[in-house]
Amino acid sequence: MKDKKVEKLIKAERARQKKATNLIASENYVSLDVLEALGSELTNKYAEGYPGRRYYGGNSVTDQVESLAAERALELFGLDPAEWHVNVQPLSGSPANLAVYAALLSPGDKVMGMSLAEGGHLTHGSKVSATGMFWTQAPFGVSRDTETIDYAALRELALREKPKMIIAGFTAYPRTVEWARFREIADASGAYLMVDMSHIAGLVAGDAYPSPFPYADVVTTTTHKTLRGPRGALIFARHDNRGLDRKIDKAVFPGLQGGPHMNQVAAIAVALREAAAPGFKKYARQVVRNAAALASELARLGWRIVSGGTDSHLILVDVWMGGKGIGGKEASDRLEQAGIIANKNAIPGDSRSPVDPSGIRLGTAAETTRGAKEKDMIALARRIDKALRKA
Ligand code: DSN
Repeated sequence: MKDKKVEKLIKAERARQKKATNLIASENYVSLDVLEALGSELTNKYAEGYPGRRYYGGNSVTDQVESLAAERALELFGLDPAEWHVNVQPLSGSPANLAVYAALLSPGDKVMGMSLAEGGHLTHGSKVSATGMFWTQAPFGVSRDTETIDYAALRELALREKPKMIIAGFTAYPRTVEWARFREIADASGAYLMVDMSHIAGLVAGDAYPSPFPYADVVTTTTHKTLRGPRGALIFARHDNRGLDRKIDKAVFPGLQGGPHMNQVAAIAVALREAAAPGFKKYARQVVRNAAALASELARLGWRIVSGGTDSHLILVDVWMGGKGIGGKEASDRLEQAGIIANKNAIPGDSRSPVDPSGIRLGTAAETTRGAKEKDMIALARRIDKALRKA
């Protein structure tokens, strides 16, 4: 590279990634093929529109790239193209979620998503996100007793609030979501059911977590978490007489985006092929087994695991433990000093502030890509315990 300053920074980041133990639940490591697609000449091309319907000439190749990515996305999740449509253009998760709001709702319509403080995402209706500024929110949380979703309370809330859309999805909820219960509640309250499976997409693809597709109207996912692709997102919409597919496409372009990043779409296509290979199922199952091993060793060492465990790649640890432990910020700083990267995170009903909450969030997708197994997780739990224990 001629630009030595940028080259030096890229090398420094490569070295940092190699050295650190990565427990950020939303990160992973892509293959060299994904990197090659991202760094390709496809970045030079404007392709506003959709295959066969572009606003610029010269799109014969990008049309094939986009169609291939869409075909692979449907195939990976076992979806019949006669029943499901997929849009592969969203630049990332937040724009994808915003596109669903823009497609299915009018400004001011009511949405019910998990509150950020209890495990949801900013775009599930947080006041500081556009989704909370332009739409009315009726957020739900988790039960104080079990720290899991209370479906009876959720149903009651939905019947009272009558939202136009219910979002089932999360960024810090470690347990299995009962998609069928969400479907029943959406039907009873007359709402669309949108599932944001960003965190667990790779686990769903690898048959290590239940699929939401039999139940949802619309499914969004980022492509860079457990799915192990480049940064990007997909929106799946059921073909039906409500025209969800057309509405989603119009919301993505021209509603919210201009030209898609075709290098990114090609890299997504590469990652989708990788996730369809037999080894990926083994990977996804190992991710879940590793999380279970890490959670149970941390619990054995005396740390409180929110909800008592995990069914996915994700673990929420209460490091504050009502004052017996340390704050989440200090915990993540101490871990970083010990070479372990994680993030501070609120726990349900947190009494502390979001900038220094009671918890940390851990995830096993990235370390599993590097080959970690249960025994490595036990050793890692001991390193974490040593770093966090009060002197
Ligand atoms: N920032 C992602 C996460 O860490 O879960 C969600 O967008």
